Amino acid sequence: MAVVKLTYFKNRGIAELIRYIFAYGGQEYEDERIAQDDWLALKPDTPLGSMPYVVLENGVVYSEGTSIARYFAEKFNIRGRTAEEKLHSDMIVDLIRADLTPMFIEMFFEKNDDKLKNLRQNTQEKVDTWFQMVEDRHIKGHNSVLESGFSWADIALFNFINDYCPKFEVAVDEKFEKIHTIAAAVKKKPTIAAWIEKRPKTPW
Ligand SMILES: N[C@@H](CCC(=O)N[C@@H](CS)C(=O)NCC(=O)O)C(=O)O
Repeated sequence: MAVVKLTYFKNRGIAELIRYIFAYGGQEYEDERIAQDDWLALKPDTPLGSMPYVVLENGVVYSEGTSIARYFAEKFNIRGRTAEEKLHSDMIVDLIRADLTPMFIEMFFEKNDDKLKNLRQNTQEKVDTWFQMVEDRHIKGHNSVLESGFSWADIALFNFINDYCPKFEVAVDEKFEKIHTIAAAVKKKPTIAAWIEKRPKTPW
């Protein structure tokens, strides 16, 4: 069987959640990084005309970053113990991936300074509001979103704080102590720390 292959641009972007999960699960994979100039030639042959996409060991190709991350989180038993816990971890991941990430992508492409400033302010307000709710209502474990312990929701929070926010000058207020404690614990996990140390150094 062939090795798993993950394909994305030459940055962390929306593929890094998958790479963190691979690091945690010890997944062997080829980390294929495509230059912007080479993408258009490749695009028509990809499942949905977008990256990231993954080729599994059996050669079948899948797109949608969050779906790929969810599949491997399930495989490595970090989606939650019960159906309700899976719903809970998905809720946090989707808040970041479905609700917040598009705002960061919009900022990425915005060239007008005033519009960018407005986008940043709107994003900051959403982060402040939603993270207050997560902090107050949705952290059920000791240093983890889920009562049963570590999950991909913890990685998604860490990914958001560590990789998205600094690049776009959005802050996650220090008053969200539980969220920051979870992110710090993820960063210290030996497999994740080793990946951060060895991964290609990219602006985001
Ligand atoms: N919902 C998709 C969005 C994928 C997406 O828009 N990817 C961007 C890179 S972040 C892309 O492929 N852009 C190039 C293009 O659309 O041609 C996912 O989460 O995978």
